[in-house]
This record gives sequence, structure tokens and C-alpha cells, in this order.
Amino acid sequence: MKVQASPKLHTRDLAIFGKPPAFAEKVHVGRPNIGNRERLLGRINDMLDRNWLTNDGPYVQQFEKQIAEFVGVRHCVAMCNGTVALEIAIRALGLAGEVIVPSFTFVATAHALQWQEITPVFCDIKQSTHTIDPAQIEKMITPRTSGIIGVHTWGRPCDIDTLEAIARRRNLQVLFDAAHAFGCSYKGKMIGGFGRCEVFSFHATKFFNTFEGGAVLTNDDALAEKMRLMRNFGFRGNDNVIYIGTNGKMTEVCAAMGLTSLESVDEFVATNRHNYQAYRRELDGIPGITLMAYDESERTNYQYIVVEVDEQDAGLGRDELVQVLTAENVLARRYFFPGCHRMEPYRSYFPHAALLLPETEKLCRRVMVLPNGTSVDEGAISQIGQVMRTAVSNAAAVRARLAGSESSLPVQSETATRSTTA
Ligand code: T4K
Repeated sequence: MKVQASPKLHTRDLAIFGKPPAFAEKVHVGRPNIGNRERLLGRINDMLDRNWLTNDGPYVQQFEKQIAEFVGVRHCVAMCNGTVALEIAIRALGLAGEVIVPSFTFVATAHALQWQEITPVFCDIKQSTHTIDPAQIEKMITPRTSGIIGVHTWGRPCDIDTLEAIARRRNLQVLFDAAHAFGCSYKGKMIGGFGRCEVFSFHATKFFNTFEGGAVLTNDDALAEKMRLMRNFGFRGNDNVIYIGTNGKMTEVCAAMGLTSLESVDEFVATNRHNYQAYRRELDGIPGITLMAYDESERTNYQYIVVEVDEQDAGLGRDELVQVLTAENVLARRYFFPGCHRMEPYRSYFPHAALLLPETEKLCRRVMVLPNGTSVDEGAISQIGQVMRTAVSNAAAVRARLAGSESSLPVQSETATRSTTA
């Protein structure tokens, strides 16, 4: 990671004013965590020697066993990605009609339903947790509702107990999109064992990756068996198809990556946590900037550095800050803007959905995610913090510059910010 020498203490130092960016290379939010390269290459060599590349190979079997043990759940059914894992879980559970989901999620959660002609009914979130608001769920239930999908957004578990209680009372199925939550816990128990099942994504940008990949975890023997059939076209043995299925198989090379990643989980958490604490120090006291908190009493992977921007207090909106950071080669992301309900086809299907989703709408305007993992170190985080502090301290000048009116820049009277360069 190359941090440019020039400090970013004054507005005139910012890249939006023509100065070199803080970083010579782009700093990405979703830089993959890669474990021990030698061990990975060793596994790939063994795989090539074995000449067994996919279709429930030895690495996939070992991966499933180790993931199930790690999480403390009876079954792990590994899949080619998190989206297909969701689709298969939804189909295996027999969901139909309508399913209640938060709109504040990656669009795959909704698409996995709509792809099967099940209507995602978007529910609002709680501003304090960014997860589905149980108080809103009951209002969305109709005679067509068959289930609820809670999302553990940013790895922070949704209100699992309440969702399970509603599901029991209203005779609905509940499953969890745990794409962000590998290695996290809820009330001391690992995420993966709640609801009818839980779905992980092991995509390259996730805390724990298998290049592409995913899995459904469940304690239900019959459900696991059904999903195993479904991910392999419905085959039970050669020539015997007993079910409609698809191709959801994980490859051996992906499982090799997963086994290697699993050996480094503690290191990944330590790096993320160290970075998170550095961000906390660097962003502390910047008006209108709030770093999302993690519950330190639970296990968590600290993968997402989530910042909320209060435009009133910061003097700059989230989008303006993203522009400032992007000019510095810091590719902050506006996850999950603009909310699934504003994406197609949902926008056309439910043109007035926003009226029922005030908290989602508000959050979608405020949130941005900053780089974490091995793509940043304390020096880089210090530089990112300094850029944000300088921009907010000189919000009027920055806003004017972004609006293209250079004439109003109060460069002389600007507030110099403290040096945070390591
Ligand atoms: N449910 C939830 C709640 C999810 O968040 C997701 C996926 C799913 C379900 C579905 O799981 P999968 O089917 O994906 O397994 C990314 C990921 O593609 C997606 O997996 C993830 N959520 C979502 C939150 O983030 P994008 O559109 O942001 O990806 P992209 O290509 O812009 O990459 C993000 C950043 O990471 C960029 O700055 C580039 C950098 N990057 C990316 C890759 C792939 C790298 O540096 N190296 C890489 O190899 O969606």
C-alpha cells in the first residue's frame, strides 16, 4: 500500500483541488483476504495430481465437514455461490407466494425469490441496527405469505429470537441470509444454526472466501438431503433423477481455497479488528460522521467499516464525501444504495414501496463503506481519516468545488486539521 507523502491537512491538499491523490493505487473496499499461499498452491497441486476437479470431491467433503464443525451445526451443503445457495434453500423449503425481506440488502436476497416467481415483500429496517424491523413484519403478512428472510447485515445478527417467534406464531418459515456473518455469533451461539437454515456467501469480497462460493447450514437432516439432491440436478446415484434440481456444486479449487482460508480466520479477524479500532480513532469527533459499532460481547468478523454521514452536522452529504474519497483513490461504496425497492424489476412492480420504507430510505442516503482487510494499514487509515476530517472541516469550500464553482473557495480562511499521518 503506497501512501503519498503529501499530507491532506488543508482543502488545497485534496485531490478534488488538483493535488495528487492520497493513494497512488486504488484502495478497494472488497479486497480479498488470502490465507497461506504455499498451502493453497500445495492443495491445488494435489487436486491436479488426483485429477478430481468437481462433483462432490474430497476437498468439498472435507470443507463441508470443517465448516459444520466450526459453526457447530449438523450439516453444511457447499454451493457454487451465495445466490444459488439462497435459491436452493428457498426452493427446498417450499416457499411460495410472498416472502418478507428487508429492502436494505444486496439485491441477491430479493432476486433469489423473484427468480422463482416468489414476490419479495420489502420490510423496513431499524435505524439503530440496519436489520429488519420485527415490529413492521406482522403488518406485511398476508394469506400469501410463506416465509421471512432475515439478513445479518454487516455481520450483525438481526433480531433472531423475535423473527423466530413471529414465524412460529404465524406458521411461517424463517431462514437467514448470513452472507456477511461467517464467524459471528448471536447470544454466544455461532451464526449458521438459526431458523430452518442459514445461507453464507464465500464470495471473494467476503471476510472468508472460496473465490466464488456459498453454503447452506442446517440442523435438519431431511432438508440437507433435499438440498444436496437439488444442487446436483436431482441425481441420486447414476441415472436416477428423483427431483428437479440445478447445478449448484462447489468446485474442488474453491474448496481448496476455503480450507486454506479457514486456517487463517483468526488472522483475518485480528487484521479487521485492528483496522476497525484505527478507524475509530481517526474518525473520532468528525462532526456528522458515525462509525457503526459492533457488539464486543459477541464474536464478529469486523469485515465492514460502515460510516453514517449526517449531512446536517457534516455540512457534506454522503455522496459528496464519496466523491472526495474517490478522487483520493479510496473507492468507498454506497452499499446498499438505492435499496432493492428502487431497483428493477421491483421499482416497476411496487412504485410506491418507498412510502412504507422511511428508515430504509434514510439509511440508503447516509451509509458508506470504507476499505478494510489487508488492503489498508494504520498509515492508510490515518490518511483516509485525515481526508475526511479536512473535507468536513472545510465543507463549504468542498461543496462549492464539487458543484464546480471554484470562485467561492475560502482557501485562506480554512480550518487546518490535526495531522494524522502515521
Ligand atoms: N446476500 C447478501 C446480503 C450479500 O451481500 C450477497 C453478496 C449475497 C447475498 C450473494 O452472495 P454471492 O452470490 O455474491 O456469493 C459484491 C459482491 O460481488 C457480492 O458478493 C456481495 N454480496 C456484495 C455486497 O458485494 P459488488 O457489486 O460490490 O462487487 P465489486 O465487483 O464491485 O467488488 C467490490 C470491491 O472489491 C471493488 O472495489 C473491487 C474489489 N475486488 C473485487 C473482487 C471480486 C477486489 O479487489 N478483488 C476481487 O477479486 O458486489
